[in-house]
Amino acid sequence: MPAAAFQCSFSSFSSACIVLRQRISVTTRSPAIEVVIMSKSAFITGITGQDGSYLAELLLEKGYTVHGLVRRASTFTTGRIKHIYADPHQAGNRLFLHYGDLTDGQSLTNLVLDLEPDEIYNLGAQSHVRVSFDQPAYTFQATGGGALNVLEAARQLNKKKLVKVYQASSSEMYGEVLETPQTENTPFQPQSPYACAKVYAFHQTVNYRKSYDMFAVNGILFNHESPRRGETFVTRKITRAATRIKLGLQDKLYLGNLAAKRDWGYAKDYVEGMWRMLQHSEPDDFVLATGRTQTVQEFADIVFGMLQLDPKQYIEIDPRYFRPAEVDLLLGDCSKAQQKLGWTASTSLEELARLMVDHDLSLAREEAILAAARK
Ligand code: NAP
Ligand code: F7E
Repeated sequence: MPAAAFQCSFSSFSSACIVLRQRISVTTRSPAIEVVIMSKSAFITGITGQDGSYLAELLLEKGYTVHGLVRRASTFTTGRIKHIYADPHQAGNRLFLHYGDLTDGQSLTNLVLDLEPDEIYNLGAQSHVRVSFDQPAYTFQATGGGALNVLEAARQLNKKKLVKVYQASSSEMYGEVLETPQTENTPFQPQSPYACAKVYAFHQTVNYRKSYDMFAVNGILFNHESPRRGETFVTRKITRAATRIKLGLQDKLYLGNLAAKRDWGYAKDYVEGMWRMLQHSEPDDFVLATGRTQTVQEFADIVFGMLQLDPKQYIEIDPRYFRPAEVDLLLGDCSKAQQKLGWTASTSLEELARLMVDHDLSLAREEAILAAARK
C-alpha cells in the first residue's frame, strides 16, 4: 500500500466512511428461498495493539465490518494491521480507522453514536505494568477512565439499539493472589497502578451491566503472547534477544525478576474467546487461561534451548527491571469458559515459543543481512 494513500485514508476521508459504515446486506435468490445476510459491525479500541490486530483479522474473516480507534501520532502506529488495511475508496473494504483517544470521552461517544456498532471491544489501555508505576495518573485515565468513557458511549447507543461491550480485564487484578488457581470468584488484590485501574474498569463494567441492563462483559485474560507482542514484555524481550544473540547481533540480555510465574497462552486463541463471550446468550465474566504456569527463567530456558544456546552465558540481572511490587504467581482456571463457551487454549507454551522464535529469527536474519550490506 503506498504510504500516501494510507496517510490520507483515515484523516481526510472520514465522511466517505460515514456512507460505508452502513450495514451491508447481501441477498441471494433461488426459486425456493431468499436469505438476507446482515453483516455485523464491531468497534475496536486498541486495534493497533497485539490483541486488536488479531481480533480485527478474526472479525473480518467472520464477515464483520470493523472500525478501529487509532491515536494520532507523529509516526504510524499501524504496523500490526497494515496487511489487512485497504484504501477506503476500494470497493468491498470492511476495515475503517478513526482518530480518537480513550481519554476523550465526548468524541468517543460521538463516534460510537455515529458508527452504531453491534459490538464494542475495549482493548485500548496503557498496558505495561512496570510503566504504570512511572505514569500512574495517565494509566488510570487511559486504562480505568477510558473504560468508563467506552461504557458511557455504549450506554448512550444502547438507548437506540442493543450494543454488546467487551472489557479487556486482566489476571493482574488478582495481584497478591488469595487462592490458586484463580477463577472468576477469586477476590482481587491488585499490586500496581495498572492493576488498580483494571479493577476499577472491571467493577464499572459489572455496574453498567446491572444498573442499565447492558450486555457488558469482562474477559479476565491471563498473559497471552505472540510474534506481535510488544518488545518490552518479557516473552518477546527474550525471543528478540535470544535470536539476535544467535546471529551475533547482541551479547547480553538484561532481565529483572526471573522467579515470577505466569500462565502464558497464545493471543490468537484468546481473541476467539473474546468473540465467544459476546455471542453467549447472556452477559457474564470469564477467565481465559491455559492452566499451566512457568517461571520467566523456564520460558528463557525453552527459548535459548531451541536455539542451542546456554542462557546462563547471556542473561544478566538489572535491578531497574524489578517492580516496586511484584505479582509472584498467576495460574488460571478457565473451566467456566470451557463449559459455557466451549473455549480452551489450544497452543502449548512450546508451540508459542516456537512461533515467536521463528518470527524473531527471520527479523534477526534481515537485520544481519542489512548490517553486512552496510559494511
Ligand atoms: P497492547 O499491545 O499494549 O495494545 C494497547 C492498545 O491500546 C494499542 O493499540 C494502543 O495504541 C492503545 N491505546 C493505549 N492508550 C490509548 C489511549 N489513551 N487511547 C486510545 N488507545 C490507546 O496491549 P495488548 O497486549 O494487545 O492487550 C489488549 C488489552 O488487553 C489491553 O487493555 C491490556 O491491558 C489487556 N490485557 C492484555 C493481556 C496480555 O497478556 N496481552 C492480558 C490481560 C489483559 P498505540 O498503538 O497508539 O499505542
Ligand atoms: O512481565 C518479569 C516481570 O511485562 C511478566 C501485560 O500484558 O500481562 C502483562 O503484564 C513477568 C513479571 O507482563 C523482566 O517482573 C522479569 O513478573 O511480560 P510482563 P505482566 O507484567 O505480567 C498481564 C496479564 C496484563 O494484563 C498486562 O497488560 O516478567 N520480568 N524481567 C520482566 N518483565 C519485563 N517486562 N521486562 C523484564 O526485563
